[in-house]
Amino acid sequence: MSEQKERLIVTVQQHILQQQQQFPDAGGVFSWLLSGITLATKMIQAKVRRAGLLDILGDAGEVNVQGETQQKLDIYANEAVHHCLGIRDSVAQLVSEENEEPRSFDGREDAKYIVVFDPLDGSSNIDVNVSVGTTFAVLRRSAGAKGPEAALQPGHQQVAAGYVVYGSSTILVYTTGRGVYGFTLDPAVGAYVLSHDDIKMPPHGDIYSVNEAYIDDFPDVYQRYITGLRRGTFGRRYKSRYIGSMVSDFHRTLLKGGVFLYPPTHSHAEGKLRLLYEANPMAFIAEQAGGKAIDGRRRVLDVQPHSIHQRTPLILGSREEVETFERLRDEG
Ligand code: AHM
Ligand code: MG
Repeated sequence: MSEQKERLIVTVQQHILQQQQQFPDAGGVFSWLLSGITLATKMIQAKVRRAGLLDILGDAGEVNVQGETQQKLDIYANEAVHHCLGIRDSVAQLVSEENEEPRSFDGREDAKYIVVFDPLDGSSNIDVNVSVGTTFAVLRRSAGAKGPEAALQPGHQQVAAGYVVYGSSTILVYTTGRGVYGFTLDPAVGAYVLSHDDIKMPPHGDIYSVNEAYIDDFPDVYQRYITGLRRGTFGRRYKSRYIGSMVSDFHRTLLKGGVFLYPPTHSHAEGKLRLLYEANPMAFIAEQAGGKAIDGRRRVLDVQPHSIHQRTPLILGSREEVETFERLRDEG
């Protein structure tokens, strides 16, 4: 690598420090908080990379609050995030997919932030070596707010959001509402390095991403939409890609365009994905990159949550593909 290129390297820490200038009251607090998230994801990726070697794959024999079997790595990932963020004084509350109740830090009256996260999304994929990820969002805590209600904020109030894909490389993507930036972990130095500057989602793509095996269970408008994409009814022929790991499916959609969706089904009338720590962070990033995110009826970021683990249908992707769905829906 040339000397000139070496000089251009920007780490995620440097980037966060620049971004935090938009939080005049935050001092170094915000960057210290986000550094907890990046540290946790480095710990998780190290474990994911060595998973087969350490023989830690397989069920832990416990069932999480969603009624799904936890994998051992889920537990490790959850503990890593709790450990790295729990010691930050600016954190008032942590809300994890893996815990029924939020973990509140009483006594931290001045703590400004709440972090909601899914420590290891798509974890049923790990024992077949398919990419998994971590999703997170940072919310501002209103003065004195306590209990689960404190986290029940619509997504447009997110202060920052992001995800990490543990794929062929480890990539962290985040936004604080001023564009979307991607950082690739350089394993040689252990630092996330800016690799995707000011990401913009293509206005349209040629890929749709959905678990099509459930199509007979989807409401009529979703069936017509997917069939139309497949047949070229909307002016373009589409390819299909579905990893079954939302973070990975979204990451591809962000970079290549197209649409990712998880519609309501007979068994999951509200879809499968969780609003607070799965749909909202992706929706924030999608919008910041010029894309769109709806729950079938309205903008995801406008939904007022009523419980921390609530689910939502999700249609997420390039502006044109999401608007095609909206047109179809409005035509009836
Ligand atoms: P998880 O949070 O229990 O890992 O479940 C969420 C995952 C998403 O990553 C993915 O989009 C979806 O479940 C796949 O579900 P399905 O197998 O029903 O298509
Ligand atoms: Mg999940």
